[in-house]
Amino acid sequence: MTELILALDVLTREEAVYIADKTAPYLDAIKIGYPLVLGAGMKIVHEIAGLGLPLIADFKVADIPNTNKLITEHAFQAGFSAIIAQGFTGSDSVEACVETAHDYGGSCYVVSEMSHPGALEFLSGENAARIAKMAVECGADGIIAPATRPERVKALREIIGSKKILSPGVGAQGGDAKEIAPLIDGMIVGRSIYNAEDPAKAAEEYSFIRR
Ligand code: O7E
Repeated sequence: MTELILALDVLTREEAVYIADKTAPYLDAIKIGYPLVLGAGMKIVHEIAGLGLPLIADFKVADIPNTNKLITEHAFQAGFSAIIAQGFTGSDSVEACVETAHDYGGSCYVVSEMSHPGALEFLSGENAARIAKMAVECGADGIIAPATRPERVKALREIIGSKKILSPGVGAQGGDAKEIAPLIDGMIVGRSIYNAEDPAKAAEEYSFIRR
């Protein structure tokens, strides 16, 4: 079974509440990041949390350890149950997020390789493999790996074993849900659900990955 995670990258409280409410029956978690928090304020987190789904904070935390700790504390106090950190900042910064997340009883995922074409310039190949290995050594709960490159997901799986892989890039970015779902633990989908005429139907169409 692969979890379906909605990337709720809409810009207003009204859109966010409407889409989250309609799609919730087909989701395992909701990912909230800068587009929505900057648009609607952190109070939106508390409101969406009312649906009862786990909320993942996608702030791709990428700073010195102390700042990472402060950001992570803020996220968990706001109602998130997981946080995403960048891995390229190094093990001390990643450890700050992992330890703080675990102190709050939550999870931390580390971006190893990104899904867009520009990721191939710095955030892929050997660097991504090193980040994945470091994420395991730091006690992270899993990594983020690209649904746009299934062969890379397979390679990163060899490194991280049974830790979780959450994978964005299906739909709007060209990744194939059927191909990627068996390789990962959670599929992150944004535009092809929230921009659909009927977001609930679009989310339901991805339900096959959850069986
Ligand atoms: O392309 P979409 O609309 O389906 O949205 C994908 C979401 O995943 C969006 O929020 C984007 O910021 C995020 N994402 C990627 O697309 N690629 C990555 O490599 C990493 C992420 C991401 O979410 O990282 C943390 C999970």
